[in-house]
Amino acid sequence: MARQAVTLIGGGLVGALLAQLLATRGFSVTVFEKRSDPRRLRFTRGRTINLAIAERGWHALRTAGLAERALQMSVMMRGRMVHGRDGEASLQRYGLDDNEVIWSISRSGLNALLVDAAEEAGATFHFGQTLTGADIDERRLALTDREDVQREYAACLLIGADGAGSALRAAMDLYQPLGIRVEPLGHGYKELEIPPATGSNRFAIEPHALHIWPRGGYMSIATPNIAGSFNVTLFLPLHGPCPSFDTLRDAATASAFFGREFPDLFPLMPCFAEDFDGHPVGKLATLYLDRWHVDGRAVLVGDAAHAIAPFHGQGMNCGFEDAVALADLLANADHDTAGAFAQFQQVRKPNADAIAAMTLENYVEMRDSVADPHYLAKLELAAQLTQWAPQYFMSRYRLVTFTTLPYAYAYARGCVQDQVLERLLRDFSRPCDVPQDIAISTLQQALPPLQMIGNRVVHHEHAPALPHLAFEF
Ligand code: FAD
Ligand code: 8R5
Repeated sequence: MARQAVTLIGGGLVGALLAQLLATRGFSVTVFEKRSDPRRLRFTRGRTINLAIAERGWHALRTAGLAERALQMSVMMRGRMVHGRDGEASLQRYGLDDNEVIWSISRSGLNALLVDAAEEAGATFHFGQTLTGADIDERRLALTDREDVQREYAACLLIGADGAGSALRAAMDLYQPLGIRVEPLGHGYKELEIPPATGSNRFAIEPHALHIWPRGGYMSIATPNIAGSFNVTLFLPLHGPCPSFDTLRDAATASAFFGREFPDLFPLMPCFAEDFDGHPVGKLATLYLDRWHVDGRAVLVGDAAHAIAPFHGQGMNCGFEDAVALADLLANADHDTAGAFAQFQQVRKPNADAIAAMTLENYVEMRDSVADPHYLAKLELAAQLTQWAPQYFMSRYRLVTFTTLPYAYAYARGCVQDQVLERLLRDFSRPCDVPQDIAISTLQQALPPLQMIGNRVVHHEHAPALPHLAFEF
Protein backbone atom coordinates (compact mmCIF):
# COMPACT_ATOMS: atom_id res chain seq x y z
CA MET A 1 0.00 0.00 0.00
CA ALA A 2 1.30 3.48 -0.87
CA ARG A 3 2.60 5.40 2.10
CA GLN A 4 0.31 8.26 3.07
CA ALA A 5 1.94 11.63 2.39
CA VAL A 6 1.96 14.43 4.98
CA THR A 7 2.98 18.07 4.48
CA LEU A 8 4.16 19.72 7.68
CA ILE A 9 4.51 23.49 8.03
CA GLY A 10 7.17 24.39 10.61
CA GLY A 11 10.18 22.32 11.64
CA GLY A 12 10.51 23.78 15.14
CA LEU A 13 10.42 21.63 18.26
CA VAL A 14 6.96 20.13 17.76
CA GLY A 15 7.13 19.94 13.95
CA ALA A 16 10.48 18.15 13.93
CA LEU A 17 9.40 15.66 16.61
CA LEU A 18 6.13 15.00 14.79
CA ALA A 19 8.05 14.51 11.52
CA GLN A 20 10.19 11.85 13.21
CA LEU A 21 7.20 10.10 14.80
CA LEU A 22 5.17 10.06 11.56
CA ALA A 23 8.11 8.95 9.41
CA THR A 24 8.77 6.14 11.90
CA ARG A 25 5.11 5.10 11.58
CA GLY A 26 5.44 4.78 7.80
CA PHE A 27 4.24 8.18 6.55
CA SER A 28 6.01 10.04 3.76
CA VAL A 29 6.78 13.40 5.43
CA THR A 30 7.80 16.72 3.84
CA VAL A 31 8.55 19.70 6.11
CA PHE A 32 8.72 23.38 5.09
CA GLU A 33 10.58 25.54 7.61
CA LYS A 34 11.03 29.31 7.45
CA ARG A 35 14.39 29.40 9.22
CA SER A 36 17.69 27.93 8.14
CA ASP A 37 18.82 24.45 9.15
CA PRO A 38 19.37 24.49 12.96
CA ARG A 39 22.28 22.05 12.51
CA ARG A 40 24.24 24.78 10.71
CA LEU A 41 24.06 26.94 13.81
CA ARG A 42 25.04 24.20 16.22
CA PHE A 43 28.71 25.08 16.43
CA THR A 44 28.54 28.81 15.90
CA ARG A 45 28.91 31.10 18.88
CA GLY A 46 26.02 33.18 20.00
CA ARG A 47 23.36 33.18 22.65
CA THR A 48 22.13 29.84 23.85
CA ILE A 49 18.50 29.85 24.81
CA ASN A 50 17.24 27.09 27.03
CA LEU A 51 13.91 25.53 27.88
CA ALA A 52 12.68 23.66 30.92
CA ILE A 53 11.80 20.07 30.07
CA ALA A 54 9.83 17.84 32.41
CA GLU A 55 8.32 14.32 32.43
CA ARG A 56 5.84 14.90 29.59
CA GLY A 57 8.65 16.11 27.35
CA TRP A 58 10.90 13.20 28.34
CA HIS A 59 8.08 10.73 27.79
CA ALA A 60 7.67 11.97 24.21
CA LEU A 61 11.43 11.89 23.61
CA ARG A 62 11.57 8.33 24.96
CA THR A 63 8.79 7.38 22.51
CA ALA A 64 11.01 8.76 19.73
CA GLY A 65 14.09 6.98 21.15
CA LEU A 66 15.87 10.30 21.75
CA ALA A 67 15.79 10.81 25.52
CA GLU A 68 19.34 9.67 26.22
CA ARG A 69 20.90 11.98 23.67
CA ALA A 70 18.76 14.88 24.89
CA LEU A 71 19.74 14.25 28.50
CA GLN A 72 23.37 14.82 27.57
CA MET A 73 22.60 18.44 26.69
CA SER A 74 20.61 19.14 29.84
CA VAL A 75 21.28 20.59 33.28
CA MET A 76 19.29 19.30 36.26
CA MET A 77 17.17 21.82 38.19
CA ARG A 78 16.15 20.42 41.57
CA GLY A 79 13.85 23.21 42.65
CA ARG A 80 13.10 26.88 42.93
CA MET A 81 15.86 28.97 44.40
CA VAL A 82 13.94 31.92 45.81
CA HIS A 83 15.99 35.11 46.25
CA GLY A 84 14.52 37.56 48.75
CA ARG A 85 15.07 41.30 48.76
CA ASP A 86 17.56 40.83 51.59
CA GLY A 87 19.80 38.74 49.30
CA GLU A 88 18.98 35.51 51.15
CA ALA A 89 18.24 32.51 48.92
CA SER A 90 16.47 29.26 49.79
CA LEU A 91 15.79 26.17 47.71
CA GLN A 92 12.23 24.81 47.53
CA ARG A 93 12.48 21.37 46.00
CA TYR A 94 10.06 20.63 43.14
CA GLY A 95 9.72 16.95 44.01
CA LEU A 96 10.47 14.42 46.69
CA ASP A 97 14.02 13.64 45.57
CA ASP A 98 16.34 13.72 42.54
CA ASN A 99 13.92 11.47 40.63
CA GLU A 100 11.56 14.43 40.54
CA VAL A 101 13.51 17.26 38.95
CA ILE A 102 13.18 19.36 35.81
CA TRP A 103 15.93 19.95 33.27
CA SER A 104 17.23 22.92 31.33
CA ILE A 105 17.96 22.04 27.70
CA SER A 106 19.34 24.08 24.79
CA ARG A 107 16.57 24.96 22.33
CA SER A 108 18.83 24.95 19.28
CA GLY A 109 20.61 21.75 20.37
CA LEU A 110 17.29 19.97 20.86
CA ASN A 111 15.91 21.26 17.57
CA ALA A 112 19.02 20.04 15.74
CA LEU A 113 18.73 16.61 17.40
CA LEU A 114 15.06 16.33 16.37
CA VAL A 115 15.70 17.36 12.76
CA ASP A 116 18.57 14.86 12.53
CA ALA A 117 16.35 12.09 13.90
CA ALA A 118 13.44 12.98 11.59
CA GLU A 119 15.72 12.87 8.55
CA GLU A 120 17.18 9.55 9.68
CA ALA A 121 13.61 8.21 9.90
CA GLY A 122 13.01 9.32 6.28
CA ALA A 123 11.44 12.81 6.53
CA THR A 124 12.49 15.50 4.02
CA PHE A 125 13.15 19.08 5.22
CA HIS A 126 13.13 22.22 3.08
CA PHE A 127 14.67 25.11 5.03
CA GLY A 128 14.33 28.81 4.23
CA GLN A 129 10.79 28.21 2.94
CA THR A 130 8.06 30.45 4.39
CA LEU A 131 4.40 29.61 3.97
CA THR A 132 2.76 32.82 2.72
CA GLY A 133 -0.67 31.50 1.81
CA ALA A 134 -2.69 28.35 1.40
CA ASP A 135 -5.78 27.36 -0.54
CA ILE A 136 -7.21 24.81 1.86
CA ASP A 137 -9.92 23.69 -0.57
CA GLU A 138 -7.50 23.01 -3.42
CA ARG A 139 -4.70 21.95 -1.06
CA ARG A 140 -2.27 24.38 -2.71
CA LEU A 141 0.47 26.16 -0.76
CA ALA A 142 2.29 29.39 -1.59
CA LEU A 143 5.89 29.30 -0.34
CA THR A 144 8.51 32.04 -0.49
CA ASP A 145 12.25 31.43 -0.24
CA ARG A 146 15.07 33.68 1.01
CA GLU A 147 15.43 35.39 -2.38
CA ASP A 148 11.72 36.21 -2.30
CA VAL A 149 11.04 33.71 -5.04
CA GLN A 150 7.52 32.33 -4.75
CA ARG A 151 6.40 28.90 -5.75
CA GLU A 152 3.32 26.78 -5.45
CA TYR A 153 3.22 23.35 -3.95
CA ALA A 154 0.51 20.71 -4.04
CA ALA A 155 0.04 19.71 -0.42
CA CYS A 156 -1.12 16.41 0.97
CA LEU A 157 -2.42 16.00 4.47
CA LEU A 158 -1.63 19.38 5.97
CA ILE A 159 -0.29 19.83 9.51
CA GLY A 160 0.52 23.25 10.94
CA ALA A 161 3.34 23.26 13.49
CA ASP A 162 4.31 26.81 12.61
CA GLY A 163 4.11 28.29 16.09
CA ALA A 164 2.15 31.04 17.83
CA GLY A 165 2.01 33.27 14.72
CA SER A 166 0.93 30.35 12.47
CA ALA A 167 0.41 31.28 8.81
CA LEU A 168 -1.45 28.05 8.16
CA ARG A 169 -3.89 28.92 10.95
CA ALA A 170 -4.64 32.25 9.24
CA ALA A 171 -5.26 30.46 5.93
CA MET A 172 -7.49 27.83 7.58
CA ASP A 173 -9.43 30.57 9.39
CA LEU A 174 -10.17 32.27 6.05
CA TYR A 175 -11.49 29.02 4.67
CA GLN A 176 -13.52 28.07 7.74
CA PRO A 177 -13.51 30.27 10.88
CA LEU A 178 -11.64 28.57 13.72
CA GLY A 179 -12.96 30.78 16.54
CA ILE A 180 -9.59 32.34 17.33
CA ARG A 181 -9.31 34.26 20.61
CA VAL A 182 -6.14 35.93 21.86
CA GLU A 183 -6.02 36.99 25.51
CA PRO A 184 -3.09 39.29 26.17
CA LEU A 185 -1.66 39.13 29.69
CA GLY A 186 -0.64 42.76 29.80
CA HIS A 187 2.82 41.60 30.84
CA GLY A 188 5.97 41.25 28.76
CA TYR A 189 9.49 39.94 29.15
CA LYS A 190 13.07 40.87 28.35
CA GLU A 191 15.81 38.28 27.82
CA LEU A 192 19.08 38.96 29.62
CA GLU A 193 22.13 36.87 30.45
CA ILE A 194 24.61 35.96 33.17
CA PRO A 195 27.87 34.92 31.45
CA PRO A 196 29.90 31.94 32.73
CA ALA A 197 32.00 32.75 35.77
CA THR A 198 35.76 32.62 35.52
CA GLY A 199 38.02 30.64 37.84
CA SER A 200 37.35 27.31 39.48
CA ASN A 201 33.54 27.68 39.67
CA ARG A 202 32.11 27.79 36.15
CA PHE A 203 28.66 28.98 37.33
CA ALA A 204 28.03 32.38 38.91
CA ILE A 205 25.11 31.03 40.98
CA GLU A 206 23.89 27.52 41.93
CA PRO A 207 23.56 25.66 38.59
CA HIS A 208 21.06 23.00 39.67
CA ALA A 209 18.09 25.25 40.29
CA LEU A 210 15.58 27.53 38.61
CA HIS A 211 16.22 30.89 40.25
CA ILE A 212 13.39 33.27 41.04
CA TRP A 213 13.56 36.82 42.34
CA PRO A 214 9.87 37.40 43.24
CA ARG A 215 9.01 41.04 43.76
CA GLY A 216 5.20 41.03 43.92
CA GLY A 217 3.60 42.04 40.61
CA TYR A 218 6.82 41.27 38.71
CA MET A 219 9.89 39.04 38.89
CA SER A 220 13.13 37.85 37.32
CA ILE A 221 14.08 34.23 36.73
CA ALA A 222 17.33 32.49 35.70
CA THR A 223 17.91 29.05 34.19
CA PRO A 224 21.30 27.38 33.69
CA ASN A 225 23.01 26.50 30.41
CA ILE A 226 25.39 23.59 30.16
CA ALA A 227 28.22 25.99 29.20
CA GLY A 228 28.01 27.89 32.50
CA SER A 229 25.91 30.89 31.46
CA PHE A 230 22.33 31.55 32.63
CA ASN A 231 19.36 32.88 30.69
CA VAL A 232 17.72 35.59 32.76
CA THR A 233 14.20 36.76 32.04
CA LEU A 234 12.69 39.90 33.51
CA PHE A 235 8.86 39.80 33.58
CA LEU A 236 7.06 43.13 34.03
CA PRO A 237 3.70 44.75 33.25
CA LEU A 238 3.79 46.36 29.82
CA HIS A 239 2.03 49.57 30.84
CA GLY A 240 1.23 51.58 33.92
CA PRO A 241 3.28 53.15 36.69
CA CYS A 242 6.87 52.12 37.43
CA PRO A 243 7.88 49.37 37.12
CA SER A 244 6.52 48.69 33.65
CA PHE A 245 8.20 48.41 30.27
CA ASP A 246 6.56 51.74 29.40
CA THR A 247 8.41 53.47 32.22
CA LEU A 248 11.74 51.68 31.65
CA ARG A 249 12.37 52.82 28.13
CA ASP A 250 16.15 53.04 28.04
CA ALA A 251 19.03 51.09 29.56
CA ALA A 252 19.99 53.90 31.96
CA THR A 253 16.54 54.02 33.61
CA ALA A 254 16.30 50.23 33.51
CA SER A 255 19.76 49.80 35.09
CA ALA A 256 18.89 52.07 38.00
CA PHE A 257 15.64 50.15 38.60
CA PHE A 258 17.21 46.71 38.18
CA GLY A 259 20.19 47.54 40.41
CA ARG A 260 17.80 48.70 43.12
CA GLU A 261 15.30 45.82 42.96
CA PHE A 262 17.70 42.96 42.14
CA PRO A 263 20.93 44.08 43.85
CA ASP A 264 22.39 40.55 44.03
CA LEU A 265 21.59 39.77 40.38
CA PHE A 266 22.54 43.02 38.68
CA PRO A 267 26.33 42.75 39.26
CA LEU A 268 26.32 39.30 37.59
CA MET A 269 25.16 40.81 34.30
CA PRO A 270 27.94 42.91 32.74
CA CYS A 271 25.99 43.18 29.46
CA PHE A 272 22.73 44.33 31.08
CA ALA A 273 22.51 47.63 29.18
CA GLU A 274 23.46 46.06 25.85
CA ASP A 275 20.95 43.21 26.30
CA PHE A 276 18.18 45.52 27.51
CA ASP A 277 18.56 47.86 24.54
CA GLY A 278 19.27 45.11 22.02
CA HIS A 279 16.44 42.71 22.77
CA PRO A 280 12.79 43.41 22.05
CA VAL A 281 10.09 43.22 24.74
CA GLY A 282 8.38 39.84 24.31
CA LYS A 283 4.59 40.02 24.59
CA LEU A 284 2.71 37.36 26.53
CA ALA A 285 -0.71 36.06 25.59
CA THR A 286 -2.84 32.92 25.66
CA LEU A 287 -4.31 31.71 22.38
CA TYR A 288 -7.55 29.73 22.28
CA LEU A 289 -9.23 28.21 19.22
CA ASP A 290 -12.68 26.62 19.05
CA ARG A 291 -11.49 24.32 16.26
CA TRP A 292 -8.03 22.97 15.56
CA HIS A 293 -8.81 21.35 12.21
CA VAL A 294 -10.64 21.76 8.91
CA ASP A 295 -12.34 18.39 8.30
CA GLY A 296 -9.66 15.94 7.14
CA ARG A 297 -7.58 18.52 5.27
CA ALA A 298 -5.59 20.43 7.83
CA VAL A 299 -4.85 20.37 11.56
CA LEU A 300 -2.85 22.54 13.95
CA VAL A 301 -0.52 21.33 16.73
CA GLY A 302 1.67 22.89 19.42
CA ASP A 303 1.76 26.67 19.80
CA ALA A 304 -0.15 27.12 16.51
CA ALA A 305 -3.19 25.56 18.22
CA HIS A 306 -2.73 26.72 21.82
CA ALA A 307 0.08 29.16 22.63
CA ILE A 308 0.23 29.61 26.41
CA ALA A 309 2.06 31.82 28.89
CA PRO A 310 5.47 30.62 30.08
CA PHE A 311 4.96 30.36 33.84
CA HIS A 312 4.71 26.59 34.16
CA GLY A 313 7.45 25.83 31.64
CA GLN A 314 5.01 23.53 29.82
CA GLY A 315 4.58 24.98 26.29
CA MET A 316 6.98 22.58 24.62
CA ASN A 317 6.09 19.74 26.97
CA CYS A 318 2.42 20.11 26.00
CA GLY A 319 3.28 20.38 22.28
CA PHE A 320 5.33 17.17 22.53
CA GLU A 321 2.31 15.37 24.03
CA ASP A 322 0.26 16.65 21.05
CA ALA A 323 2.83 15.22 18.64
CA VAL A 324 2.71 11.72 20.16
CA ALA A 325 -1.10 11.76 20.35
CA LEU A 326 -1.53 12.91 16.73
CA ALA A 327 1.06 10.49 15.33
CA ASP A 328 -0.65 7.56 17.08
CA LEU A 329 -4.14 8.62 16.00
CA LEU A 330 -3.07 9.07 12.36
CA ALA A 331 -1.22 5.77 12.34
CA ASN A 332 -4.39 4.01 13.49
CA ALA A 333 -6.82 6.09 11.39
CA ASP A 334 -7.02 3.78 8.39
CA HIS A 335 -7.29 6.84 6.10
CA ASP A 336 -10.14 8.40 8.13
CA THR A 337 -8.14 11.56 8.62
CA ALA A 338 -11.13 13.72 9.50
CA GLY A 339 -11.96 11.28 12.29
CA ALA A 340 -8.37 11.26 13.55
CA PHE A 341 -8.17 15.07 13.55
CA ALA A 342 -11.51 15.36 15.36
CA GLN A 343 -10.41 12.84 17.97
CA PHE A 344 -7.09 14.65 18.37
CA GLN A 345 -8.92 17.87 19.18
CA GLN A 346 -11.37 16.10 21.46
CA VAL A 347 -8.60 14.48 23.50
CA ARG A 348 -6.09 17.32 23.57
CA LYS A 349 -8.13 20.53 23.77
CA PRO A 350 -9.41 20.06 27.35
CA ASN A 351 -5.81 19.39 28.36
CA ALA A 352 -4.49 22.45 26.51
CA ASP A 353 -7.17 24.59 28.18
CA ALA A 354 -6.23 23.17 31.60
CA ILE A 355 -2.49 23.87 31.29
CA ALA A 356 -3.25 27.36 29.96
CA ALA A 357 -5.25 28.08 33.13
CA MET A 358 -2.74 26.48 35.52
CA THR A 359 0.08 28.42 33.87
CA LEU A 360 -1.61 31.76 34.53
CA GLU A 361 -2.12 30.77 38.17
CA ASN A 362 1.56 29.89 38.49
CA TYR A 363 2.60 33.46 37.57
CA VAL A 364 0.78 34.79 40.62
CA GLU A 365 2.35 32.06 42.74
CA MET A 366 5.87 32.71 41.42
CA ARG A 367 5.86 36.47 41.69
CA ASP A 368 3.64 37.09 44.75
CA SER A 369 2.65 34.32 47.04
CA VAL A 370 5.96 32.62 47.70
CA ALA A 371 6.27 34.87 50.74
CA ASP A 372 2.58 34.86 51.82
CA PRO A 373 2.06 33.22 55.28
CA HIS A 374 -1.18 31.45 54.27
CA TYR A 375 0.52 30.11 51.14
CA LEU A 376 3.48 28.91 53.23
CA ALA A 377 1.12 27.22 55.71
CA LYS A 378 -0.59 25.40 52.83
CA LEU A 379 2.79 24.37 51.45
CA GLU A 380 3.80 22.97 54.85
CA LEU A 381 0.53 21.06 55.26
CA ALA A 382 0.80 19.80 51.66
CA ALA A 383 4.25 18.36 52.45
CA GLN A 384 2.80 16.69 55.56
CA LEU A 385 -0.15 15.18 53.64
CA THR A 386 2.24 13.92 50.94
CA GLN A 387 4.13 12.06 53.63
CA TRP A 388 1.05 10.71 55.40
CA ALA A 389 -0.91 9.70 52.31
CA PRO A 390 1.18 9.77 49.12
CA GLN A 391 -1.53 7.95 47.16
CA TYR A 392 -4.09 10.61 48.03
CA PHE A 393 -2.09 13.82 48.04
CA MET A 394 0.27 14.74 45.22
CA SER A 395 0.72 18.48 44.71
CA ARG A 396 -0.67 19.88 41.47
CA TYR A 397 2.81 21.03 40.50
CA ARG A 398 4.05 17.42 40.79
CA LEU A 399 1.03 16.06 38.85
CA VAL A 400 1.76 18.51 36.02
CA THR A 401 5.52 18.18 36.06
CA PHE A 402 6.34 14.60 37.04
CA THR A 403 3.44 12.54 35.67
CA THR A 404 1.77 12.09 32.30
CA LEU A 405 -1.75 12.07 33.75
CA PRO A 406 -3.90 14.39 31.61
CA TYR A 407 -3.48 18.08 32.45
CA ALA A 408 -7.26 18.36 32.87
CA TYR A 409 -7.10 15.65 35.55
CA ALA A 410 -4.24 17.43 37.34
CA TYR A 411 -6.31 20.61 37.29
CA ALA A 412 -9.45 18.97 38.68
CA ARG A 413 -7.58 16.92 41.30
CA GLY A 414 -5.57 20.00 42.32
CA CYS A 415 -8.83 21.84 42.91
CA VAL A 416 -10.14 19.18 45.33
CA GLN A 417 -6.77 18.91 47.08
CA ASP A 418 -6.75 22.66 47.58
CA GLN A 419 -10.17 22.50 49.19
CA VAL A 420 -8.91 19.82 51.59
CA LEU A 421 -5.99 22.06 52.57
CA GLU A 422 -8.26 25.06 53.08
CA ARG A 423 -10.70 23.06 55.18
CA LEU A 424 -8.05 21.50 57.41
CA LEU A 425 -6.40 24.88 57.98
CA ARG A 426 -9.75 26.48 58.70
CA ASP A 427 -10.49 23.80 61.31
CA PHE A 428 -7.05 23.58 62.89
CA SER A 429 -5.29 26.90 62.08
CA ARG A 430 -1.70 25.68 62.04
CA PRO A 431 -0.35 22.82 59.90
CA CYS A 432 1.30 21.25 62.97
CA ASP A 433 -2.10 21.09 64.73
CA VAL A 434 -3.77 18.96 62.04
CA PRO A 435 -4.25 15.40 63.37
CA GLN A 436 -2.99 12.65 61.07
CA ASP A 437 -6.14 10.49 61.27
CA ILE A 438 -8.48 13.36 60.42
CA ALA A 439 -6.24 14.50 57.57
CA ILE A 440 -6.15 11.02 56.05
CA SER A 441 -9.87 10.38 56.37
CA THR A 442 -10.66 13.80 54.88
CA LEU A 443 -8.46 13.01 51.90
CA GLN A 444 -9.94 9.54 51.46
CA GLN A 445 -13.43 10.98 51.53
CA ALA A 446 -12.64 13.58 48.92
CA LEU A 447 -10.36 11.77 46.47
CA PRO A 448 -9.81 8.42 44.77
CA PRO A 449 -6.30 6.99 45.28
CA LEU A 450 -3.65 7.44 42.60
CA GLN A 451 -2.26 4.21 41.18
CA MET A 452 1.37 4.15 42.23
CA ILE A 453 4.45 1.98 42.21
CA GLY A 454 6.72 3.31 44.94
CA ASN A 455 6.70 7.09 44.62
CA ARG A 456 5.77 7.08 40.95
CA VAL A 457 2.29 7.43 39.52
CA VAL A 458 1.46 4.69 37.05
CA HIS A 459 0.42 6.07 33.73
CA HIS A 460 -3.17 5.28 32.97
CA GLU A 461 -5.17 6.69 30.10
CA HIS A 462 -8.31 6.98 32.15
CA ALA A 463 -7.51 8.58 35.45
CA PRO A 464 -10.02 7.70 38.18
CA ALA A 465 -13.09 9.89 38.03
CA LEU A 466 -13.23 12.58 40.66
CA PRO A 467 -16.35 12.63 42.80
CA HIS A 468 -18.20 15.90 43.15
CA LEU A 469 -16.53 18.13 45.68
CA ALA A 470 -17.23 16.67 49.07
CA PHE A 471 -17.34 19.90 51.02
CA GLU A 472 -19.56 22.85 51.43
CA PHE A 473 -18.19 26.11 52.72
P1 FAD B 1 7.89 26.85 17.57
O1 FAD B 1 8.94 26.24 18.41
O2 FAD B 1 7.65 28.31 17.63
O3 FAD B 1 8.19 26.41 16.07
C1 FAD B 1 7.49 26.91 14.97
C2 FAD B 1 8.37 26.75 13.76
O4 FAD B 1 7.63 27.13 12.62
C3 FAD B 1 9.60 27.63 13.81
O5 FAD B 1 10.74 26.88 13.51
C4 FAD B 1 9.31 28.71 12.79
O6 FAD B 1 10.48 29.20 12.16
C5 FAD B 1 8.41 27.98 11.82
N1 FAD B 1 7.52 28.86 11.08
C6 FAD B 1 6.80 29.91 11.56
N2 FAD B 1 6.08 30.47 10.59
C7 FAD B 1 6.33 29.78 9.47
C8 FAD B 1 5.88 29.89 8.12
N3 FAD B 1 5.02 30.85 7.75
N4 FAD B 1 6.34 29.01 7.20
C9 FAD B 1 7.23 28.03 7.57
N5 FAD B 1 7.69 27.88 8.83
C10 FAD B 1 7.24 28.74 9.77
N6 FAD B 1 8.19 25.70 26.86
C11 FAD B 1 8.55 24.77 27.78
O7 FAD B 1 8.00 23.66 27.79
N7 FAD B 1 9.52 25.05 28.71
C12 FAD B 1 10.17 26.24 28.74
O8 FAD B 1 11.01 26.48 29.59
C13 FAD B 1 9.84 27.22 27.77
N8 FAD B 1 10.52 28.40 27.72
C14 FAD B 1 10.25 29.27 26.71
C15 FAD B 1 11.03 30.42 26.60
C16 FAD B 1 10.76 31.37 25.60
C17 FAD B 1 11.61 32.61 25.48
C18 FAD B 1 9.65 31.16 24.74
C19 FAD B 1 9.31 32.17 23.68
C20 FAD B 1 8.90 29.99 24.83
C21 FAD B 1 9.19 29.04 25.81
N9 FAD B 1 8.48 27.84 25.90
C22 FAD B 1 8.82 26.89 26.84
C23 FAD B 1 7.41 27.54 24.96
C24 FAD B 1 7.96 26.72 23.79
O9 FAD B 1 9.02 27.42 23.19
C25 FAD B 1 6.88 26.47 22.78
O10 FAD B 1 5.72 25.99 23.39
C26 FAD B 1 7.34 25.45 21.75
O11 FAD B 1 8.52 25.90 21.12
C27 FAD B 1 6.26 25.19 20.74
O12 FAD B 1 6.76 24.48 19.67
P2 FAD B 1 6.17 24.66 18.21
O13 FAD B 1 6.98 23.76 17.35
O14 FAD B 1 4.70 24.53 18.26
O15 FAD B 1 6.47 26.18 17.86
N1 8R5 C 1 9.34 31.28 28.74
C1 8R5 C 1 9.68 27.54 33.60
C2 8R5 C 1 8.71 26.90 35.50
C3 8R5 C 1 7.97 26.85 36.79
C4 8R5 C 1 8.84 27.39 37.87
C5 8R5 C 1 8.28 27.35 39.26
C6 8R5 C 1 8.56 29.31 34.76
C7 8R5 C 1 11.02 32.67 29.60
C8 8R5 C 1 9.58 33.46 27.85
CL1 8R5 C 1 8.52 31.82 33.84
C9 8R5 C 1 8.95 30.16 33.75
C10 8R5 C 1 8.93 27.99 34.68
O1 8R5 C 1 7.07 27.27 39.43
O2 8R5 C 1 9.11 27.39 40.19
N2 8R5 C 1 9.30 25.84 34.97
O3 8R5 C 1 9.90 26.21 33.80
C11 8R5 C 1 10.07 28.38 32.58
C12 8R5 C 1 9.69 29.71 32.65
O4 8R5 C 1 9.99 30.65 31.72
C13 8R5 C 1 10.68 30.36 30.50
C14 8R5 C 1 12.15 30.16 30.68
C15 8R5 C 1 10.35 31.49 29.58
C16 8R5 C 1 8.95 32.25 27.88
C17 8R5 C 1 10.63 33.67 28.71
